[in-house]
Amino acid sequence: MIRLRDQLARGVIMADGGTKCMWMRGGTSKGGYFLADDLPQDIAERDALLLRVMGSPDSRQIDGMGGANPLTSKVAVVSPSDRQDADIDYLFLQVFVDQAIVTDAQNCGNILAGVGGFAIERGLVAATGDSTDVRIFMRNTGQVATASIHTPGGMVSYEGGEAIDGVPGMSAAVPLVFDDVAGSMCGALLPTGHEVDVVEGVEVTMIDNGMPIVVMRAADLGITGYEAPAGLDSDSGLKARLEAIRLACGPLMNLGDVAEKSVPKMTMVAPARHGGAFMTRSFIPHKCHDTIGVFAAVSAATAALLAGSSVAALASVPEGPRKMMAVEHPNGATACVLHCDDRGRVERAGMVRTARKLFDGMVF
Ligand code: NQM
Repeated sequence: MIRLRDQLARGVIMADGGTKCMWMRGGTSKGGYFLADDLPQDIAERDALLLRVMGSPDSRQIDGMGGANPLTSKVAVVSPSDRQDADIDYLFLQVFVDQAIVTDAQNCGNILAGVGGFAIERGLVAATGDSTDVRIFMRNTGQVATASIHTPGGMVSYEGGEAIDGVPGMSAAVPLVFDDVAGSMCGALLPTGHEVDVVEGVEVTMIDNGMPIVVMRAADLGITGYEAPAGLDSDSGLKARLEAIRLACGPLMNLGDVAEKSVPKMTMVAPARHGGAFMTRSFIPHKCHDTIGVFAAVSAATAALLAGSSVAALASVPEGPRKMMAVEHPNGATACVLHCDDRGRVERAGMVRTARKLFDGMVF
């Protein structure tokens, strides 16, 4: 996390020359995709540039590309990988909307969905027939994902017949596979060693299977879990309570002081309404998500498999080692597949996303 209010206020840092950038929708998020070499190597300079590109800090982001929502104020930084198990490296950066903060303290599986296509388009990875598997080292968490990119005739195509809830229309499917993403930022699937703890008087499951999240029953927070996000966003009492729980959970999850971090996410759960596994309302962490994040959904679904967790008793969990779980959210559901080993531990997860190139050029 870098604080640059002073430099910005003094106008020291400008992006006059323009920076090469592709704007993409990745899953249900949107942001700027950059080659690492096209950005300043100095982190303070890089972050000042990204704040300016997005138009932050400003709740409207009127002077930048950001969409006045954390889900549309995101950045992927991509470079070739020198690892044996990866083709490219991906660093995710969250640019706060109304604070001068750029943080690498979380990953993002939605923006990840655009990274493979971007890397092929920029020549970092060669297409291999009609579908190209791109192995992506996720620098935020030190883990690897594989994305399968639609490359008919050796060219990236975003067109296809796949629809995901939360995005109108259809695009090419981007299947994502994650091998063993437990403890991505907390060092363990259950950082406290418990399936459930009581924090600020509320039963919570602190879990990290790709994303640190705190799972709570919506009813315990005085809501149903079926409210519209806008209504929850205007509930200052609920938000204050969630933030008190979040600040207390941060150190317990080995995340330290999370006051200026975008993790953990706060996921409230209720029984499913549409035949899925369970319903969610997820704060990321100060605004209610219109859907739910990719790794957040995997983490919440994983919590539902733990008998003692805050969600298990209200979740519907399929039998067998390969579990297809539809995690319901305000705009439908995010389906993930969890593969369990013979001890019931999730060893692999998969999800289908889509992505689309929106713009390629110079950003100022
Ligand atoms: O959990 C939003 C998103 C995300 C993160 C957020 C995500 C994930 O929907 O993997 O995708 O939690 O800030 O883009």
